[in-house]
Amino acid sequence: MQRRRMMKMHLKAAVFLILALSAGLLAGCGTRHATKKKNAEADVEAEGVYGMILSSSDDSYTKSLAEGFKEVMDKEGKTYTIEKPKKAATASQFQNTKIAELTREKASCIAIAPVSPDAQGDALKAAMDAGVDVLSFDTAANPDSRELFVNQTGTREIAETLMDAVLDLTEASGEWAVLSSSSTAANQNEWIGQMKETMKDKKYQGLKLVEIAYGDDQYQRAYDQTKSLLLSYPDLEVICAPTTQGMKAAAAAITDTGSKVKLTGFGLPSEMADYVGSGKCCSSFYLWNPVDLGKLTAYASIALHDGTMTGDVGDSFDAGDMGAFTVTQAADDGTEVIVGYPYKFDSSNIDEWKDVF
Ligand code: RAM
Repeated sequence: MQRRRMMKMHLKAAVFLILALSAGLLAGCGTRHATKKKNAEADVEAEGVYGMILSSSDDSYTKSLAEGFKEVMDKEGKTYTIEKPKKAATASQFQNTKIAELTREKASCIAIAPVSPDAQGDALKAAMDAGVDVLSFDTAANPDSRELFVNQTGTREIAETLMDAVLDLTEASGEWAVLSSSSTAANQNEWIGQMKETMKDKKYQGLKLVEIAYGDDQYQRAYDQTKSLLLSYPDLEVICAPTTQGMKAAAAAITDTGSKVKLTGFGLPSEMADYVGSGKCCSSFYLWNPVDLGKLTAYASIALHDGTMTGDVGDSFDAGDMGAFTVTQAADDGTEVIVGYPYKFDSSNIDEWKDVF
C-alpha cells in the first residue's frame, strides 16, 4: 500500500510506473472483491466530483446520510454531488443514469446505496473499468461491482439484536412478521436471511414467522402493508421493521387501528418518539448513527481516490473525529468497513436522541 501511495504521488511524472507495478500489486492481492482498472488514461491524481447516489428520496434517514457526507466533503474542501431518485418506481433506472453520468465526468468516486445490486452491477463495473472508484454504503453492491462496502453494522449483530427483541416482546412464543423495505435491497435480505438462521437456535423455537411484507421504503405502502398484516393474522404479536420508513408507517398503522401488536426494528428517534413508552406500541427499537454512516462514506470515498487505501482487507484510513478504520472481509466475499453497533432507544433515552436524528 505504501508503494501504491507513493506511486500515486508521482503519477504525473511517471505514468509508466503504474504499468510496471500493477502486475506485482495484483499478484499480491488475495481478496476477491473488485479492483478498479488502472491505466494510463485514468488520471488518478485529478480531482473530479465525489458522487453520492442514494436509494430513496427525502426521508429522514437518507437526509441524515446526506448530511454526514456533506459535512465531511465541505470540511475537506471537495466538490461533490448528492443524487436521490424522486420516485421509487424509477429509482433503479435513475441510479444507472447517474452512475453513467458520473463515469463520463470522470468522478473521483461513486458512493452508492444500490436499489438492487444486480440491476446496478453492470453500470458500476463500467465505472470501475473507466478508472472511477466505487464503493457502496448502507446496502451492498455485489462484490465484483464495488471496491468496498461501508456497512453500518455487522449482519450477525443485527440479526441477534432483532431476534432477541422479538423473543422478548413475544415472551418467547407466538406469531411475528417482518415489514421490510424492498425485496431487492441487499441489506434487508442479508438481515432477514441471518435472522432466519438465528431463529434455528432452540431458544427461538416458540416463535412463528408468518410473513415478510414489503413497504418499498414508501410510507403509504408500508402503512397499508401493516394494516393488511394486522387483518390477516389476528394472533400476530410482533412486527419487526428493519427499515426506518417502514417502522414509522407501522407505528402509525398500529396506533390508528388500536391494535395491541408490538413493534420493534430500526427507526429514527425523531420519528419514533411519539410511539415509545407505556401504553404505546413500541417499547424499544434500534439504529446506528446515520450521520456517521454518511461521514464514513465520505472519508472512505476520499481515501479510495487518493490511494490511502484500495479497499483490500487490512487497509486502514483515517476518518477525522471518528478515528481510524480498517477494512475487513465481508460475508459476501467482498470487503467492508463497519461503522459501529446498533444503539437501543427506549423511554429512558428517547428524549435525548429525538433531536439528534
Ligand atoms: C431504511 C432503508 C435503509 C436501512 C434503514 C434502516 O431507510 O431501508 O436501507 O438501512 O431503513
